[in-house]
Amino acid sequence: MKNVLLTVLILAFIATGLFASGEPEAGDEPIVLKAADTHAIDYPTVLGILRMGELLDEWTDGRITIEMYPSKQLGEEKETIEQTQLGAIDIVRTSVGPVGEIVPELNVLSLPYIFRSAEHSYKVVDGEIGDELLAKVEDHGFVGLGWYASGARSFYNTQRPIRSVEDLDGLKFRVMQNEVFVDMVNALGASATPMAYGEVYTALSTGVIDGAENNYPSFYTSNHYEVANYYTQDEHLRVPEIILFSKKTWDGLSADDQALIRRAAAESVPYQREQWDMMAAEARRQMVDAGVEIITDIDKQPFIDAMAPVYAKYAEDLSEWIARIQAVD
Ligand code: GTR
Repeated sequence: MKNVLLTVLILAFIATGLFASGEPEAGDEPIVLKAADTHAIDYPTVLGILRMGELLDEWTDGRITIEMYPSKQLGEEKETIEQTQLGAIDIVRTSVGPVGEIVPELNVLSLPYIFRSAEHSYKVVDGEIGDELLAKVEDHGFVGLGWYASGARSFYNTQRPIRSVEDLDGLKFRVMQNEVFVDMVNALGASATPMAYGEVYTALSTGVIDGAENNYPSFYTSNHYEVANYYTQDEHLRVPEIILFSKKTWDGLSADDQALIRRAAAESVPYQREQWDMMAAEARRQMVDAGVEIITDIDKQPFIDAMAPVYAKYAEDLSEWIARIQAVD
C-alpha cells in the first residue's frame, strides 16, 4: 500500500512539473534567439550577429538559432535595449552610447577623445578593462558578450564646413540619448538635441536640427549625406558597439549552451571588424562620389581642450576608469 502511495505521489510530482525545476539541462528543445539591430541586413553589426547565428546553428545541428530583426523592426535602439532587459528580445546589438544611461560605468567609453586611435580602443575593450565593463552590465539585466567596431564619430551638418571649434557656434546637433553627449556638444558652444536615430533624416531635412554626428557607414547608410553636405573629420568619439544578451533568457539556459553562445559571440568579433573596415572604406568612397565635402585638415587639439568641463563633470565617478584607459599604450 505504502509503495502504491509513493508511486502515485511521484507520478503526481512529475505531472505537475515539480521535478523539472532547478538547473536547466541542455536538451533537444529548439532555442530560437530573437535579435534586434537598428541597421539594415547588410550592415557590419548585423552581419556579425548573423555569423554568430550561423556558428550556433552549425555547432548544435540547428538546435540553437538566431532570428534577426534588422532595420529597427523591433523599435528604436532605446526601446530594444529596454525590451532586452525585460526578456522580450534576447539579443540586442547597440551602440554603448545609450546603454550608459543604464550602466553608468560604460560612460567612460563615451567620453570624447578618451581613445587615441582605433588600436587604442581595441586594446582597451579586448583587455582587462573591457572584460570588467562587460561584467558590469550583469547588474542591470544583461549579459555582455562582446565589442564590435564602430570607428570614429565626427560632426556633419547642412550649413557650412566646420574647420574649428568656433565654426560650431550656434549650430544645433542631434546626439544619441545620453546626457554625456549633450554635455559634449554644449562644451563646444553648439546646442544638442537627443533624438532616436530613425528621426534624424527628417529632422535634418526640415531644419529642426542643423547636423548630427556619426561614423562614415552610419552617415552613408542612413542617407543623411543627401541633406548634410559637410562632414568634418574631428573624430571626437570612438564609442564601441556592444552585444547584449537578456539576463532573463540567459538564466534559463544550460551552462553548456551559455558557453556555446559566448564562444559564438567571441568568434563573430574579428569577422565583424573585418566587415567594418571594408564598409568604412566603401562608405567614404560613396560620400566622395556623392559630392560631400569631407574636411580633414583640422587641428583636433582645440576640440580636445574644449572637453575639459565634460571630464570635470564625470571625473568624480569615472576617474579610475579614465586613468586606466589612458595608461593603456
Ligand atoms: C550608429 C550605431 C547605432 C546607433 C546610431 C545612432 O553608429 O551603430 O547603433 O547608435 O549610431 O547614432 O543612434
